Amino acid sequence: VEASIPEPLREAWRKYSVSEFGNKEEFEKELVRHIETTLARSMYNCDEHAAYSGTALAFRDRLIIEWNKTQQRQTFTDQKRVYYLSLEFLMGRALDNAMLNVGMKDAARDGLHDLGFRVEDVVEQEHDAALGNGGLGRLAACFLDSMATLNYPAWGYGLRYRYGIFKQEIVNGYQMEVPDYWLDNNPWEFPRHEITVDIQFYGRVKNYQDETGKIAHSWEDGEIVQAVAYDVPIPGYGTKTTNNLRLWSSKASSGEFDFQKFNAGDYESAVADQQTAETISAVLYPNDNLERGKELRLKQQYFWCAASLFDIVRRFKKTRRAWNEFPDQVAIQLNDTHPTLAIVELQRILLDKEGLEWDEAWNIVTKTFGYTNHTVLPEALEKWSVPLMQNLLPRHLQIIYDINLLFLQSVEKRFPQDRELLSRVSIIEESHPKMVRMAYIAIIGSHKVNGVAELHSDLLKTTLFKDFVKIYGPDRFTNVTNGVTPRRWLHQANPLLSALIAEKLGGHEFLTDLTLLDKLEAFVDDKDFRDEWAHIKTMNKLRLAKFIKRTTGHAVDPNSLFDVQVKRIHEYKRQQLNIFGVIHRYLSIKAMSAEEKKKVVPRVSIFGGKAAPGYWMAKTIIHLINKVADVVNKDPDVGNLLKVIFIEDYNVSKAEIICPASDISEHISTAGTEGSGTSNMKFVMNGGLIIGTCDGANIEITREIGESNIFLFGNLAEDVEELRHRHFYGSFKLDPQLEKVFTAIKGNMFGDAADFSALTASIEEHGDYYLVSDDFNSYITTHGMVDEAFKNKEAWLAKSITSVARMGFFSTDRVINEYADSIWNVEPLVVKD
Ligand code: NTF
Repeated sequence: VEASIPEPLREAWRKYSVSEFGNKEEFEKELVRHIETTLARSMYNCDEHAAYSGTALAFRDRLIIEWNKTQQRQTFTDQKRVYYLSLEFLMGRALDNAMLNVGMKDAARDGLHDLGFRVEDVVEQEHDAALGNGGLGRLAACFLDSMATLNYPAWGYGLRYRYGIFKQEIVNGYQMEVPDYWLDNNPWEFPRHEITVDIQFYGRVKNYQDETGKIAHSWEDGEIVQAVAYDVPIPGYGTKTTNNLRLWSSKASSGEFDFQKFNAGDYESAVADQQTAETISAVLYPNDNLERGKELRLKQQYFWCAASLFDIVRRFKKTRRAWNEFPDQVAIQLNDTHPTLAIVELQRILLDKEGLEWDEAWNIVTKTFGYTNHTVLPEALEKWSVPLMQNLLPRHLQIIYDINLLFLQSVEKRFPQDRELLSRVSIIEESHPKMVRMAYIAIIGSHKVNGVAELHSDLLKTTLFKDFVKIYGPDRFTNVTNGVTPRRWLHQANPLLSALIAEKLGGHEFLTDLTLLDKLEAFVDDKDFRDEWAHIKTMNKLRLAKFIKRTTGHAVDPNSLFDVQVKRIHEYKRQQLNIFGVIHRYLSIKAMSAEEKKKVVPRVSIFGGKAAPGYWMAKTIIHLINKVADVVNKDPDVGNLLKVIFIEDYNVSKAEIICPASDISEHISTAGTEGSGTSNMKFVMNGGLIIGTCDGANIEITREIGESNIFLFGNLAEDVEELRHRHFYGSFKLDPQLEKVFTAIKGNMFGDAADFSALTASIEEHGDYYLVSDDFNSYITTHGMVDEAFKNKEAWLAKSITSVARMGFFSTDRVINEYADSIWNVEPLVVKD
């Protein structure tokens, strides 16, 4: 407030306050101004990239003007805000989204055209902001879009990684990782060098008596690293609300620590310290559904939690309210357990800095936090070793022990003498070394815990968190089924379909109330409408075919059935099942007579996705897909009846081309393993059918669109345990169709069989944990049904249209409203002019 201009001078400010462009001419003026001044270019050296930068700068100005107004409004009304803490925000490109959300894409298209550019080419110049691994990070990005669109006063907090997820290159069929340095000339971030927080690590805890004679604690010595804020404006669709995503970057502290070294003449080592400090936010850990317990990762987590909490508390303290009002002003959502230390940090601030009593502080903490769990896979559940935490965060470990003690005492009181229960729910796992179970802190420190789809939330309650349901009762545990933002995943990715729907429904209201899509069902039997629908799918398939030609050199026929599986490569997601299915198809075609071949539905099997660099089995799967592609694509026996394509470096902007172009997509995880899945929703929303297991959100998609519009196969979650048990203790018998596939692989049909032996052995010899063999027959049979269904073009179209019409439930707008009502207790705030 000290920096605010006194009232008498504000008239001048108001008079000269920057206005935003509102039409094509004004946009052109801004564009040229930015190109000629900000970029120091001219019409004699303006390439597409400069046109992109100029356009981005013009739109960025608009966003920041609205961002300022939104923040002012939110500060004045002083109502409850929500803070979404996520280590990942997989944003993709920003320009196209900004143009569409502020409703100026047509003006930009025409303006760029006047100046010699095509908007589609300009948009393509942008580097994806890829600060995430997969579904978890993309969900956070969709949430930001919905929170802004629905006018919630909401902030995202994350890390400003210098390197996002690596770029994938395929070399001789193998995945290679290339660093993704994305920050040069990023117009979408605003450095806030004045907003910094000193973050402490290591050191020791000092106990002392405070004025009242009470024992108090202070955390002393150690290292200080500085967090610097970078703000990214998040425009809502069709609203002035522009929210903030604040990303923290690490820097050496400019405080006393360096100066001591500089003064001692130790220049080199002071500079080296700077380097060390900067490594904290240097790189996104490239693991999806896997935690590896690296110290630097824990440093990242604490650095980001402490900076964000400091910022949130600072904002709250400006209101001069009493501490017990904190939960009425602040809701913090933990995106998985990665930000769990925020719970401990808030308790520390309230106890050690603000002098509150334990119970009063803890009451505030639990009312403030909500925790979302995204996976039941054991290898993804975070545990940190006690010695590691003792060293890095000594005071936090003490607080964790205190939280645990009080919690276990309360459990003992309610369930006396149940030693087993105590050891099962203890935050500390009594292993060697001892481990801190982060999910347990998150449950104990939050007032609500949610899963991301019905089956997933049920599994949490009946398996992973069963004991906590017994302790806290079922009300602490809830479900909020995931969604996707229809702005990016329908309107932006599929402009033709969005326009057709708008034409039929009389406007674009469906983009902010997706349930309106149900009005499309009235047109299912309308011949012209169907033809247009079919035409749009063909256009989108052509767009993908062109992309495939340009990036892989392969020509694919858009009349073929496009069968897509794009997502992170993981054994539980079972790309191996898919590629074995492809091999099975290949062998069948090769065995056919010319007459039989005439009946085959031509197919293009499209794969895309990254493997974690250290995940050998996932890399082997990528290798096999590429080797199968090499053989199949040049086999004259097969010709156009089967093509196999691996799209390199799958990311958000590629997903925008791929999703609208699928006929069928694959969501085939072993039942009970996929939290939700969100690409399943994107594909169906774009008129693609899906083949899937009864897992994650597939189940609710089926409920919404109807069983006859989806191809389900495979064993159910409730049978998985028994099947795994039988693999080990009964006799394992490989599915006979799969055996033929393995025989081909072992006969070196796709190169040296030794390259793939780990993959086949994991099924034949090591218990087939993911039930590939158990589900193979059902998978193949169901693909046969897909072929048959595809032959009947009209029936297929009816399924496609009906499915889209029934997808209204899967908008993140519905999701965010559910969080707001049942977890955050926040209200929207509309920003007027
Ligand atoms: C992922 N979880 C799940 O694997 C997906 O099924 C789900 O759609 C997304 O979260 C979003 O909810 C993770 O990435 C993690 F980190 F939990 F393993």
